[in-house]
Amino acid sequence: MSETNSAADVAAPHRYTAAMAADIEARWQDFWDAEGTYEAPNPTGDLAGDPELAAKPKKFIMDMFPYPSGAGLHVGHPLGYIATDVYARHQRMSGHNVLHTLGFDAFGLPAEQYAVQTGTHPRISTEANIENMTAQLRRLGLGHDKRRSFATIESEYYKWTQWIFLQIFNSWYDTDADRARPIAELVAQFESGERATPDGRDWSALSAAERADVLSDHRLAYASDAPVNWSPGLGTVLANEEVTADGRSERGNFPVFKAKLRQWNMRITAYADRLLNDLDGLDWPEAIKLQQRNWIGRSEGARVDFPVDGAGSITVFTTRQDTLFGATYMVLAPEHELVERIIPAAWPDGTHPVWTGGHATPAEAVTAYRKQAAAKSDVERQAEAKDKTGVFTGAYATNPVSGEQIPVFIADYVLMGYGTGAIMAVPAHDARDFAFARAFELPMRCVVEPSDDRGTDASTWEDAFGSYEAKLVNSANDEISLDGLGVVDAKARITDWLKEHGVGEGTVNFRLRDWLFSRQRYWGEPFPIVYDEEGIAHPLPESMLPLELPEVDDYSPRTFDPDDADTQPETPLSRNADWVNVTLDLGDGSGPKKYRRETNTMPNWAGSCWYELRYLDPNNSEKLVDPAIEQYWMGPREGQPTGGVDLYVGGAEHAVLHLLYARFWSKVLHDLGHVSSAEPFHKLYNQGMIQAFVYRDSRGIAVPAAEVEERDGAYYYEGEKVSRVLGKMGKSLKNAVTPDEICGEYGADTLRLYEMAMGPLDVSRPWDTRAVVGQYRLLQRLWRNIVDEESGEVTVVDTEPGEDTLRALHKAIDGVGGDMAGMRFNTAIAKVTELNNHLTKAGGPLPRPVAEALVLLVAPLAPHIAEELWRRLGHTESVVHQDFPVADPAYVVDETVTCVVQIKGKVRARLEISPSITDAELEALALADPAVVAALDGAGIRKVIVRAPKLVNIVPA
Ligand code: ANZ
Repeated sequence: MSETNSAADVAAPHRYTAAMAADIEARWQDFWDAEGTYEAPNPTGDLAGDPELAAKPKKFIMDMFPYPSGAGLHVGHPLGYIATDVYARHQRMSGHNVLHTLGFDAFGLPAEQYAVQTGTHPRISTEANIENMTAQLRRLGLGHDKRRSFATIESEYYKWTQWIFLQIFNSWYDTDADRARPIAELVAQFESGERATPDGRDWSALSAAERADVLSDHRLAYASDAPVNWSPGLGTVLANEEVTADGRSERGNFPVFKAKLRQWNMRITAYADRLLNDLDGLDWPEAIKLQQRNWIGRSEGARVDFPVDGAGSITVFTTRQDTLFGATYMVLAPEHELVERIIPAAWPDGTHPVWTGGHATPAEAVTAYRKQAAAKSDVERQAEAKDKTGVFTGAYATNPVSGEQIPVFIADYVLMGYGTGAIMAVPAHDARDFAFARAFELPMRCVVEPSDDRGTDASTWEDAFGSYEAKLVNSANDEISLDGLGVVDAKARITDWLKEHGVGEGTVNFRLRDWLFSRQRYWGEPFPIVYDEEGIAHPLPESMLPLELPEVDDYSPRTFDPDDADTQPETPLSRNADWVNVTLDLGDGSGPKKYRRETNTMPNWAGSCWYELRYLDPNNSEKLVDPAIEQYWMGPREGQPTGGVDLYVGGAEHAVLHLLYARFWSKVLHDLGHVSSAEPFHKLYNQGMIQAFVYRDSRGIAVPAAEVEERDGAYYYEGEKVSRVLGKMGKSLKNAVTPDEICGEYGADTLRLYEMAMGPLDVSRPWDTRAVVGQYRLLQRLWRNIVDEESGEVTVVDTEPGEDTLRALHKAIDGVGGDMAGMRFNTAIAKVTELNNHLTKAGGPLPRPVAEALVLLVAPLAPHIAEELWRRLGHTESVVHQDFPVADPAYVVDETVTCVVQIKGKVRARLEISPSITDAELEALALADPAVVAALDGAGIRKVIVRAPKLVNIVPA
């Protein structure tokens, strides 16, 4: 406690100390809460009667809301919250109606895992964590509108999450209109015959189950049996976005397998094009846009049908339809459903022994290979370098242009989840096909002329030739020739031919898959879906929402041997027979009937898909959000064509998860007319991370960072030398510093300043507790410039400031305002510091206008001390709603002027110089200028006319 309780403090009872900061901060936090200082009025009601406020522009400023972790906050967490708070305060002081608040994203796995370990109900531990984090955050003096805060686990909130699920379930994507529409309108089309049913029968001739199946193929939320990512170690299935690049669960790092399970999905793929295109109008970091573009992965190519005797045809997706004449074999993904239909009972005569994998029949070979493939992740399967494995199916298909019979294999390098799950293999021009063809002794045909000297006999090549910059060869039949065409023209030509012959067409394929939306968890939103005795899914009517999570004793997820791919998930909710089996009248005219509830829960992403909307109108029990309120805060406007939050700050790790899902929900709600904005977040900003030093002993084990001593550049823990590297901050690395500790030692204002001063906001920076004191001293000097440390009296005087001080002040005002609007808080602080130092040096009491402006400049950064000084300066209204000072341009003008240098009356150079420059100095500068030297080109000088500081005129000899 060296800084805070020194002997000097006794001599100066009114010095700004940690104890004084604690007192000031608690007092103003209570005041703000009591006064509702940060409450932002909504346009209906409040605003209608307040023309002054109605005239203000709005700003909706948001953080990615936190998960209430049991570990509480460390100083890294609030970096973004402090930044948005400073920004919001500055915007508020610059004439905006600012909406700024923070809720909790409170469903999720950690609470459930903690529950399993400790037996504490997830609700109990989550609520305790929320309480703890709320207290930690309150201490930071964040200017949140607390009336608008909520946690996603509140049934009044998740009622609307369920309601949105029902909207999505009850809609379909009309590709002609390019938007979602209510499913009832699709039913009407089937009923009237305007749209044919898949098998051509009348809608009225279909059974209820058949109709449900037809609709399910269109609904934006649907259950399906597609292969999903199953993680036995977690006991749940996962979305693609939750699986790491090396095929493991992002959470827990468990193996992930492909398994066929009936699960809920969201048809996000229907929005692929719009999700891609609308990125252009968003003010987001390019890196995040790029990640979304890659994740959506648009490829232009073609679908081509290859007939198989007696089994219809195999459709492939290719981006190189120009190489069709070079397709010498085909590959299906091992899970492809056509496999069963094409395999013959026995190997055809003359089957190459390498193709059979040593199995007696195609069926045996396929079964064995499928088992092997299921144990691998998609990434392992796709690795370029890996040995290609696979097995012949015994079937042949016909190449539609060459008419050749080509063998059909299954191989794990072809994924079920991409394109059609089937490829035409062109070994001469695709590296993976080349490797496979070599391993299985398959023919290769060169159809794109190599630009090097390898020749056109592909059987002699060492690798595939895969260029787009070459001409086609060996590509002709009786009807069409691609020979001599470049790749682009050949693609166009063959695509037309395929279409004319009804064997293919040009298509666009996306890498994006539908979003797997169910989890085998207790701690999530229950689905508002019940099944009748036939197994048909029915939505609950709105009147039955919220469907609350049942209070159960056994909420533990069932987990399995992480490596056992053959296991099946079990949902915790399924163990509650009373909750699951219900008799309900769904109000659809069929009266009370027996139903079974859906026992999966929604993924933890659901609650964060729309929370920005609930901040707008948190207590609306009739509607998700009042349209006028949504329009006011989020609606499209100039420069923001798709609307959205004005500023959204959070970590870059959410590039393709939360940010993609939220965009999708936003578009559905927009299409259905519930919101005017088509995008949730107009401007996105990624803050950097606060890193911390990790100290490890000779065994590599992290030791408590706070107890490490530094001696001569080396580090010691309990006398033993330890190593130091920069890493993450956290409990497990024993280097967490909590905001509470820093608030206790110096006060929240110091912590806020330190975090903002550490560096540019978007750059990661190492935490250094020893450096915090620097900002504490700044506040102490600020205080001392206004308050007498001994008497506690305000020392300002009612005199006019001198020229020098005015210059320093207005420069600071100009710089700080610009920096805050541009989110350059570190440089803003540097300018405040400079001004404060200038005033300290100038000595004597501050003129009142200077003191007041200084306090207003500091207010967004250090709101407590600013509020206290503002009050002591005699104001009765909060500093929060004062106008941010505006610089007087007269004092900001740069201290340089532009001097024009002419030669024979022609301008040859401009010099930036001091206004007090002498004629002699100016003449020397002008004659030394490279442009002047060049223009004179060796000519002598007859005369130089100097009019410092504006003009130099040179007359050559
Ligand atoms: C023939 C061909 C010839 C191909 C050639 C490439 C080069 P992008 O660009 O990522 O969209 N492919 C298609 N579906 C696949 C699947 N399910 N699993 C693995 N590979 C698949 O990639 C499209 C190309 O990837 C397609 O074009 C197909 O191989 C392959 F010289 O077809 B290509």
